[in-house]
Amino acid sequence: MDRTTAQRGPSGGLGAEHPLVKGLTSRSRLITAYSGRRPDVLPVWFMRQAGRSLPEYRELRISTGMLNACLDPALASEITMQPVRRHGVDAGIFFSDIVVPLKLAGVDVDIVPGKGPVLGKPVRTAADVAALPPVLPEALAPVADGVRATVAELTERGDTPLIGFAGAPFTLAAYLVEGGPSKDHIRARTLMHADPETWHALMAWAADVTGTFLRAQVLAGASAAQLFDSWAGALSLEDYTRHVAPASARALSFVRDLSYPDPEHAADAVSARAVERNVPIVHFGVGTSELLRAMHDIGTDVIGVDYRVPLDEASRRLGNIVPLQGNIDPAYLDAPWPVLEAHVRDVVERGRSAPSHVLNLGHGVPPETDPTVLTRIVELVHGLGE
Ligand code: 1CP
Repeated sequence: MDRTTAQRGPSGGLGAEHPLVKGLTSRSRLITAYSGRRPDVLPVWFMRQAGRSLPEYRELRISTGMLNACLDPALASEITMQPVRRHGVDAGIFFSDIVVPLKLAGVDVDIVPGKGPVLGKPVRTAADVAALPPVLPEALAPVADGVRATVAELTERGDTPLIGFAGAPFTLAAYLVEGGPSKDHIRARTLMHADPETWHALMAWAADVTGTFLRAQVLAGASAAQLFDSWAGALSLEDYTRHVAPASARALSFVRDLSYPDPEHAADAVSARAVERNVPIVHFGVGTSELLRAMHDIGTDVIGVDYRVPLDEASRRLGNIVPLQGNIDPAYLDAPWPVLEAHVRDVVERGRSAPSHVLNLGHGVPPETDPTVLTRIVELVHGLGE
């Protein structure tokens, strides 16, 4: 049996205590909207809502390195909760990083302050790829423990779901091959064409590592999963479809089988079986206006849209049938409130073209953002109704 098959559970897959199975989060605004229905109030959360924009985060992190913070279940859980408490957002997103599963697999990677993920030794040859260690689900215990602690607190407070996330294989490969952050990811894109066999082996490894990470979060209680292919916008549609999309689909196969009883369709008398819904999967990339349909086609439920394409146009490109998430331009967060408010209202209006909409930013919260602005956006949006 290959590694992928061995790590999958039986169909259905979620334990009886999972908040979606227990009905604790399945009727929440977020899960309703991710399922393609419009809740009474528009849900809102912010990518990178946990982190440097919050003084309470900076205080907690003073003496702890980024990766150590991610691997300390109590600390990761507390940091995840900070923006939920402060802003009243409709979702928590687990505090971690896309390179955490690489670290847990034994790859020499660190997160350097002010820079981002940096590899001890870049992965560039067939031998480098062959030497990459597998990640065992047991190695993800600190992540699963952190998710469980967070979900316990969230469900005690109400129905706010936790979103689990992972980096898509291409975005991970961009760091692995380059050895750190880069502008155009040219070494990674060169490997794709110069040595497709090595490229595909690397993508398959990245898919399994990141898929295992995502699955661990959902099994431990996350109610939705977001795949970040942040740097896919560096690719042509042709390269994305041929050299990247199959690996992203492979990563998602680790969570695709997980489902829960649909609260809108209770068990019917004839079959005595409830209709099952899959755990919703969101797919997001930066500068991916030309890839939206291909990113949906790998089997995602919701498309996260960056700030470069208006939501009504994004919806049109997707046939007006796909729930959308996005896309306040982070550049407005520091603008005078009336300017920002008009922008938020415009995003909400354009989001009406989609079957349902979760308001978010078009990319992460910039570290210098005044957090009171984020709270004000949440209050505005919740006051609008749907
Ligand atoms: O010391 C610090 O505070 C480090 C800054 C930081 C933080 C807070 C990094 C380094 N990662 C994180 C957390 C993180 N990373 C989250 C937390 C949950 C939340 O949103 O609240 C998430 C979802 C990520 C995911 C992530 N990491 C992505 C995908 C999302 C995106 O922004 O596009 C990417 C590309 C990374 C890599 C990364 N990690 C850190 C940095 C600075 C970067 C980007 C580096 C680059 O520009 O290439």
